[in-house]
Amino acid sequence: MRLTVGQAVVRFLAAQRTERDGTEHRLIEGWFGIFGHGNVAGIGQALLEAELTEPGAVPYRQARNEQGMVHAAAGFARMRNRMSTLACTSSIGPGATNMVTGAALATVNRLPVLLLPGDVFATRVANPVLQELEDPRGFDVSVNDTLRPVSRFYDRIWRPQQLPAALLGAVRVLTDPAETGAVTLALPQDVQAEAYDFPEALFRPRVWHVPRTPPEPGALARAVALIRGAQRPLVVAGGGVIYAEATEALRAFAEATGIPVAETQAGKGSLSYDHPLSLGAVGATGTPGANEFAREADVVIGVGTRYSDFTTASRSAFADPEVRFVNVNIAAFDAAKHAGEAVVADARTALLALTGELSGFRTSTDYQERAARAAAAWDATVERAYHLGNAPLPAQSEVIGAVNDAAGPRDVVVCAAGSMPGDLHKLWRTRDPKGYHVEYGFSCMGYEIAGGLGVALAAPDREVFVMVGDGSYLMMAQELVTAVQERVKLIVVLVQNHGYASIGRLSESVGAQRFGTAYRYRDDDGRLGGGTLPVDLAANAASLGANVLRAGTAGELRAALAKARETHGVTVVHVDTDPLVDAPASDSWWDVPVAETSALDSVRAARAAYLDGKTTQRDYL
Ligand SMILES: Cc1ncc(C[n+]2csc(CCOP(=O)(O)OP(=O)(O)O)c2C)c(N)n1
Ligand SMILES: [Mg+2]
Repeated sequence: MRLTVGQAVVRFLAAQRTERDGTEHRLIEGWFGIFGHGNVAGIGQALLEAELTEPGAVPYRQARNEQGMVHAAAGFARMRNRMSTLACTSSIGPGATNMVTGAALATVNRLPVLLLPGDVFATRVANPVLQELEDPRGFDVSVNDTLRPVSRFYDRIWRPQQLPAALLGAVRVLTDPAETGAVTLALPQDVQAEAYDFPEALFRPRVWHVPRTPPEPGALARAVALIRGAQRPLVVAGGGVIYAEATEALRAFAEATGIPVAETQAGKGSLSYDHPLSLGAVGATGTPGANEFAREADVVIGVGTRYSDFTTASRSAFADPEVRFVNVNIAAFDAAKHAGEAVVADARTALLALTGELSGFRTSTDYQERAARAAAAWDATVERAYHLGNAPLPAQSEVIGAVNDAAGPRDVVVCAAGSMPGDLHKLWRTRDPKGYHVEYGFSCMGYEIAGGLGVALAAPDREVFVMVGDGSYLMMAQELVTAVQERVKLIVVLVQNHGYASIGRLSESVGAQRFGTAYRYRDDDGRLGGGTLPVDLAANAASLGANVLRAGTAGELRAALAKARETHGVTVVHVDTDPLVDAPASDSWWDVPVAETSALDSVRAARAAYLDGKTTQRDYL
């Protein structure tokens, strides 16, 4: 079949499907693209031809920034439990490097996104072309090589003959739950437009089966023996529980064994917040109850978790000197962490097997009741935080409470960076496995709105509440325009506190006195300690085409959220908050080094506290 490389890529991707539990999905549900000379005549032309030949079959959407479109693809893929994603085409040069941050985010979070940056001429007859790097060490280096370390599969198509194998290699990684992440096929701009006789078979519909890999019997038996010997076992549920649609299996496991469940950021929603065995968030942004159970646990059963430093409180969370780990994970890399008993398996299949093999095993009634009491006590704390009545400006916890009350059980909250992810981890009441979407693998400022767009595209039947700080908003708000253009329903809660409340707090804790963390004019001493800046982000959002509602109090916020629910399109609810009111404490620690020597008293005091924290840190061997 005589096609250009661009046409072949578009045609091939439209024919790929994924399957799990007998249900098929389109792997690539659509394309995002920003065109330039590096892709306009290749992929761009091919997308036009696809749209004209079969309208709607290969949906194409614009974006405003290449980073934003990759975030949207990642949000989409996460919402679809990695069974579907979006393709992103860019020009060469800055269009391609703009995707690096999005690629890293996807790879860190183990989310499939397919990136197709244009690349410099394969023939090199006109080089250096516009935006070419020109590396004197070798002309086969281009700026696209910056995508290599952040991609789980990377190839450059110098010749059309290379395309079939590259496409198959790319899709294999996209659909492999253990290996998935950003996948990059760099497409030199001349090769994109070059024709070749591709084998017809390349374009046949192809189904990629996502396996329910069972645990190896020996590994299962060792895990069971370890758990049977435990007095104080604790489940740490990560994102893998949700991606594997293992939340029902987890509930059954917990109820059968009486083992309480704590959740990571990506795993929040694994067990409904009001289940008596649900201890909620664990680690540096966890609940005191979950952290108490973590400190005492003799066997930690990690399911689908990477054990990030937030989850382990920088390896201080699990304090029993003899603590052992059972790690259920589809990725051997994660299953082996903390010298754990590695159960390399699909989370659902493994949980079902463990539940069966553990029949008769139950933790003590006393232990279960303690968990239920801790959960209930925390819920009372949340209720107070939701209704603090702080004046004149509401506390952030009141904003979270208002949004939680406005959200229905299936609705989704989206966030990524700043002080909100930690507060949401502790305070958000999650009732649905897909209701909590906080990107905390890369914690990337700017993911919020773009990622929220992807979530809304993936789940048009759910209300999506994006929570974004003023700092993150200023970094990347531009995909509001894409949401307006696509008539997507999106509610963005823009929390204005004039700077980086999160880093301000962190700065204080390391003795750095909130240096450089507030958005302020220069004062008479030339320091950034003057008045707040005259920015009006609500007006900014309105200028991008969003409906805007301004709320001055928690009561006004609740009214605005109710109105936003009834409003079509994109609504930005702007609320000022008091950056100095903290959420209830976690009773935990996070390792952020403090200067070892300083002329400042604040730093010396922080250093002493830091060294105290360090004493609680250990290897799990
Ligand atoms: C792209 C990026 N740059 C820097 C950081 C480090 N960082 C984490 S939170 C934060 C401030 C976020 O400010 P804002 O969105 O206003 O939220 P707030 O802290 O005020 O809640 C910064 C700079 C980051 N996470 N991502
Ligand atoms: Mg802020």
